[in-house]
Amino acid sequence: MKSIKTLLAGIAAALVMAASALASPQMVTLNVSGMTCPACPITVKKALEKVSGVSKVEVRYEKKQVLVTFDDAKTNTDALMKATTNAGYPSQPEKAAK
Ligand SMILES: [Cu+2]
Repeated sequence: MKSIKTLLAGIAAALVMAASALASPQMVTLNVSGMTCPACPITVKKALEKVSGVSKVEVRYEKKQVLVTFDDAKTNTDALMKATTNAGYPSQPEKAAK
């Protein structure tokens, strides 16, 4: 059945394209326990935004968390943790639920 083969090949190609599109922007949640007043997130946000490759920083002050979107070709979680630590706010990646 040629038509089914063509359809499957099309689906496979679409999946490969979707996977490669997802490969670049990564998102990590960092726990920043030192954010104890509403001014802290500003410092943390600025420190993260300075890191090359970071495209979005969303602070959840009430949860003491920062959601960072970054390009994994340019930076990584370790570099993000270092950036907050250098600004005075040590952070750890949120543990993935297992
Ligand atoms: Cu503060």
